[in-house]
Amino acid sequence: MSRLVIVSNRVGPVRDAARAGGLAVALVDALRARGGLWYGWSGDTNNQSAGVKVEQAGALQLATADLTEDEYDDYYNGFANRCLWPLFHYRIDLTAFDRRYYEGYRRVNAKFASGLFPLLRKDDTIWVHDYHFLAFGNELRQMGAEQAIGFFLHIPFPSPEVLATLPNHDALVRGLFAYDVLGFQTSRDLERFCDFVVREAGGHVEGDHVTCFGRTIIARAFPIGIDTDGFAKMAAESEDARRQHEKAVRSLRGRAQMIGVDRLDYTKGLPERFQAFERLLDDYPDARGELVYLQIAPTSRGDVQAYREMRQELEGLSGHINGQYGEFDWTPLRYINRAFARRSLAGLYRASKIGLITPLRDGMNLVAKEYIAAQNPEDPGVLILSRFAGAIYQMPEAIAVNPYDIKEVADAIQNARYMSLEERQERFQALFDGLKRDDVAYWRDSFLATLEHEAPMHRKAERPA
Ligand code: GDG
Repeated sequence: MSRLVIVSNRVGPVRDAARAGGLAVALVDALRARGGLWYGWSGDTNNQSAGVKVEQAGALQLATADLTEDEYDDYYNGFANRCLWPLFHYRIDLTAFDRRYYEGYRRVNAKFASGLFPLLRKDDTIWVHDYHFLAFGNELRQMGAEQAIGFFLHIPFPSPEVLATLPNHDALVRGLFAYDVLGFQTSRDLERFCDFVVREAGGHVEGDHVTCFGRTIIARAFPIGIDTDGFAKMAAESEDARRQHEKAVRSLRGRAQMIGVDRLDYTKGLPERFQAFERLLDDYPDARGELVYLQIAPTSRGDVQAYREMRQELEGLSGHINGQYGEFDWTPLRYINRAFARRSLAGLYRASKIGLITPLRDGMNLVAKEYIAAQNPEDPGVLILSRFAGAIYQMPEAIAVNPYDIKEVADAIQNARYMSLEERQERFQALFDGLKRDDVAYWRDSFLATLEHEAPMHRKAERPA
């Protein structure tokens, strides 16, 4: 079996299983099983960079490089986080169209590609991840790389009209055709990509073969999953999860808990969610004193202005809700800006009668899946899920809501509060079965099988006789 090379903006964590998310664990498993290399940014900035640092971590190698301050500003904070991230989540209003950022992005993609190139073996399989590295494959190809290279986009692919607002969109899309396989979260994302290729770039699509710029690639939806069994076990059996569960139940004193867990990001629809909770308390007095909404929102990307502004807005809203409705023995909204250990999180999900996951846009949303995996099958909670999260296509038994419609979300919470045990169990079982079938190992293996078995056949067929 060929060696696996994973390329992503951040590498790991590899050793600390309690901190690593399901995705990191799944990738590390594959790297360990077949020997492999994980390559990306070290997380540090350094103006006198020492090039690529390679360390051995058991059976796998970690290779990292630093960014200079300018690269950090233009590539990471700039093009990735202030341009691609908002734009691909349909926030044109927050998108910084700055050509300097794009130049920085191209430079860093080229720099990272030239850092990896000398480390490559002839029959490596290379799997590149996410919007930080759209241009990486093309840079590698220009250096002469002939290996199989696949790319998976973790965030949504926008509609052609939205993408076309980006000054350099044509070059970015052309660059994607350097890959052999393109993976998207949902078939909607795939459709939008194909739409772009056909309408804007004059390409054509046959099944999952997409031809444009003189090259045919495979483009397909591979919805990402979680380690369903592992997460369920952790929630039910780990000591930390149990302790956290007990602590939560004790502090609730007979009240029900509703939970949201999201990186503090404007795509997650937190202000709208807080307003929906306020609307619930306004419209349904029976919820007052009975329901506690716990929102965990660890700070992310704190040096981007839009994130700081949203944080202030949320502090205002939560203060207002608690001031308006709180009682001396009931705080309606518990809003926490720090991260919890993964096991504690599992215990908190399990202690919550409702999971409220209402992003305005989300590639997939793994929290929705973790919430379900953590439930007690005998007495499961109810998931309320945004119709704009990729996860909704695999989780039709959740209560689907439009996150912009504050009243609809408030009504869905009320509906969830009174849902019968029988209906909760039915919905849970259907959701859980789906998550077991399409877990993270299935996602990983189906992507790699396409890249390693289908793409080469296809490349051979393409070669002129
Ligand atoms: C991107 C896409 C796509 C959150 N708070 C804590 C914590 N988390 C963990 C969750 C979950 C992960 O972070 C968040 O994953 P999501 O999928 O919900 O969202 P993004 O971070 O935006 O991820 C997304 C994903 O990539 C994968 O393809 O689904 O659409 O945007 O695992 O549990 N973990 C710990 N403490 C916290 O406080 N330990």
